[in-house]
Amino acid sequence: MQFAKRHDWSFEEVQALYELPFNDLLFHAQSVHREHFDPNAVQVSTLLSIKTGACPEDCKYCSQSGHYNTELEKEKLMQVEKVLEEARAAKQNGASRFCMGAAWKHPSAKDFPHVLDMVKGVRALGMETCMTLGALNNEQSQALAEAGLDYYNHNIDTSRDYYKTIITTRTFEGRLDTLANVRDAGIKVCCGGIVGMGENKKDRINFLVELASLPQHPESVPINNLVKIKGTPLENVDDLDEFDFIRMIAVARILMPASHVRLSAGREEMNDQMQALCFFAGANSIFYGDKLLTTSNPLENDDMLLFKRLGIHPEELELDDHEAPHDPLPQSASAFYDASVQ
Ligand code: SAM
Ligand code: DTB
Ligand code: SF4
Repeated sequence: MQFAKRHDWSFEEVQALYELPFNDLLFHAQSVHREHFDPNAVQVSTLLSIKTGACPEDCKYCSQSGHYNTELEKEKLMQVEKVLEEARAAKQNGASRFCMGAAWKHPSAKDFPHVLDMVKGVRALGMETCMTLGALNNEQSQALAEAGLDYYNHNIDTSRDYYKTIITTRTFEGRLDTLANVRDAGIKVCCGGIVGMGENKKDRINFLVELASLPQHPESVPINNLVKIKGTPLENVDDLDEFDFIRMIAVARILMPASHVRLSAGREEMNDQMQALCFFAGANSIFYGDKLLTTSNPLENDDMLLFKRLGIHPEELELDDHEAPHDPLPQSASAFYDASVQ
């Protein structure tokens, strides 16, 4: 089988891939992966919640929605200096990208200038920047691009059909509008979703078809396994079969061959063998650091030990269009890696 980069995958074609015998699917995914990437390099990003909780949206999976009682401590927008401190620490620990997330429907005029300062400050450290702030209009996207934002994360989360079951305070089409604004502004797109939310196989396939049908594939595709949050409507949903999760990674790799596929939330509940299979299926990015936004993630040292056992190294940041850092720090991802796996 030959796989080209395409934007016109049909449901039936993607279903046929999803339902291949597991070994055949993984063989194809790994072959595609090797055509586009170093199979032993994994990109590492660190997340920070810059504004936490009291979100007006009703996403049924989320600890931060104001609609559910999740006992989460709310925090208003962090000070720029505090964010930069966290970014420095993340860089010191070996992360090459710093992702900042806010629990907003969209950024307000009052908060937006601070967000722009965060982008400028993190970029000046020589790191890639990513933000996820909810819906953006054209002007906001342009301003973020001018501040130097590298990536914007905005997930479609699931199939168009199932979206209405999971979120009622916004629409799937609205998500696509923001993605188009971000793209038009020249910012790279990070877009994926969550599995294990009680969706069926048809929804999972349709979700992947939607991602692959975007006018340009997202540069980064996070696949999250639901982290079940007490107090949310999805608290007691059944687990997804682990092989189905791996199939999602493998099919995403085949459909979007040049994109980084991120093994995102849910790694703490996965054992090392499961993560290794996800890397084999084509995942080549992780969230790295002991916290995601509000939930925990594997410890940095455990991740580096797993990398070492698998012969994986952190992907080096290409500083092509990045200026030399104004605030150079002594450690690169590989230096941290070398130091932590002696
Ligand atoms: N508020 C912004 C938004 O929704 O666009 C950005 C932050 S939001 C927390 C970013 C993404 O995190 C969501 O789209 C979802 O895919 C993922 N996410 C949130 N809660 C999760 C959970 N409990 N388990 C897995 N993924 C989750
Ligand atoms: C994404 O797809 N996953 C990240 C990031 N984009 C912003 C967030 C995961 C959140 C997991 C639940 C939490 O920590 O609150
Ligand atoms: Fe708000 Fe984002 Fe959570 Fe939805 S996923 S409730 S928009 S923080």
